[in-house]
Amino acid sequence: MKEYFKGVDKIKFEGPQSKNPLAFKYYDQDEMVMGKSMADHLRFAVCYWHTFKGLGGDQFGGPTIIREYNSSSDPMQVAEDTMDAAFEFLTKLGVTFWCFHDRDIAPEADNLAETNKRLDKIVAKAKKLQDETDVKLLWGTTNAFSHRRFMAGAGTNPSPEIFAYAACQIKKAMEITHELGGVGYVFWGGREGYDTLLNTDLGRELDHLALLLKMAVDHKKNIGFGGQLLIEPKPKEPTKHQYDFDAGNCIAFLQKYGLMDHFKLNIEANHATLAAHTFQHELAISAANGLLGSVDANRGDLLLGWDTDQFPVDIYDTTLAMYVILKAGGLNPGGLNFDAHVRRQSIDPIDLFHAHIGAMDMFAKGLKVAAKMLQDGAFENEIKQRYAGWSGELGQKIEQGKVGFEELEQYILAKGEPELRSGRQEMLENMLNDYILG
Ligand code: XLS
Ligand code: CA
Ligand code: CA
Repeated sequence: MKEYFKGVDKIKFEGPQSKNPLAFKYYDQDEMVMGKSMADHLRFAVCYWHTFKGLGGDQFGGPTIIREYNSSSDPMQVAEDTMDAAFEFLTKLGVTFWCFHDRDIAPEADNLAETNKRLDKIVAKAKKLQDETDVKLLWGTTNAFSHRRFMAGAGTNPSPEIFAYAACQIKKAMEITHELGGVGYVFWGGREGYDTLLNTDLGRELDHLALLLKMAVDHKKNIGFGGQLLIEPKPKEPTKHQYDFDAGNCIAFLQKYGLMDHFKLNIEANHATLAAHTFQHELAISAANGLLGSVDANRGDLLLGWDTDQFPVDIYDTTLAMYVILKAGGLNPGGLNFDAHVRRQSIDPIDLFHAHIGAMDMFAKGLKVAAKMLQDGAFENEIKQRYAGWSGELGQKIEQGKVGFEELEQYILAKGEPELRSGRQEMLENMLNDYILG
């Protein structure tokens, strides 16, 4: 088979002292952390769209990146070559999972039947490559946002015909995800939102989105797909206001439409920051509601303020993310999918390795730091003490619903001004630094 990433051998762990840019410094897949291997904790995935289909284009200019597997004039040959290149990359990097959109792996044809045939052909190839390697599918999804037919949304489109088209596409994408043994299936509402209320029936669109998701729940049952359905929040881009704004909005939506038992959330770091939240906040809100499913591990640029999808290399972010994930019991089903792309000027195939190696290393280091923080219990003890009053007589009466405004008024009238205690934020931030630098 043709080799696309020539000159790169399997990436190995060499430890923090290594100066080899093509080695892991912290990610040692077999190292045990809190009773589980690093690989099992982190469950890394490579995304097809950015890593293999991304060519560096932006709003101001076309592609800058030329890939050998993208060179044939026959689009199906490109699809096959790209799949070979993807599995070569995954194997050399030592990542177990991949993720894709239907339209990433096979180009659309003139009609749906032909498009689906193309998908079947490529999926058969992907299945064979999965069988020959240790690579598995983390999740599949539908691209119902790039084609012009979806300019006004998919499930929230004003036209029922386009709703129907989106349903067909999701049906097929769920089936191929099932065929490839996917751990999950993601719904990111690409254009499920609006640009102006002057032309939008917001309430009706939300009802329609819920109907589409209910159909997906039914179809999951019909085909016997055991994977986890996931919703991925994002506040804006491409539409001005997306319905799945953030984790809190998604949770309210799932509750309103009775879908809580069928979905979890796929939290993306860059979408959290676009919603003016931290990554850690979005993970924690999901975990607190029992809905932490999977993660799109990337980062934004706070100075640019759009969805830059950069590789995650901030040790504070990775540590605090892993802290929440460990406390929630881990991501399984789910994983850390690098929904990130190299910069427009990073035009060499080797840049894909540098990008993933750095991100994997920072999550590995973040995992180790977070595990130590949890094992020591230092932050947990602080939190416990801060809320200690709730274990006392008054706290217990309130928590058990035994008192109301009348009783609380009597209590305070008798007791007087409550005692205050410091939040100790600066001390805790210093402690976090000690763990990271220690
Ligand atoms: C776009 C989203 C998208 C989803 C999958 O901003 O991150 O890539 O993860 O459709
Ligand atoms: Ca994403
Ligand atoms: Ca993104």
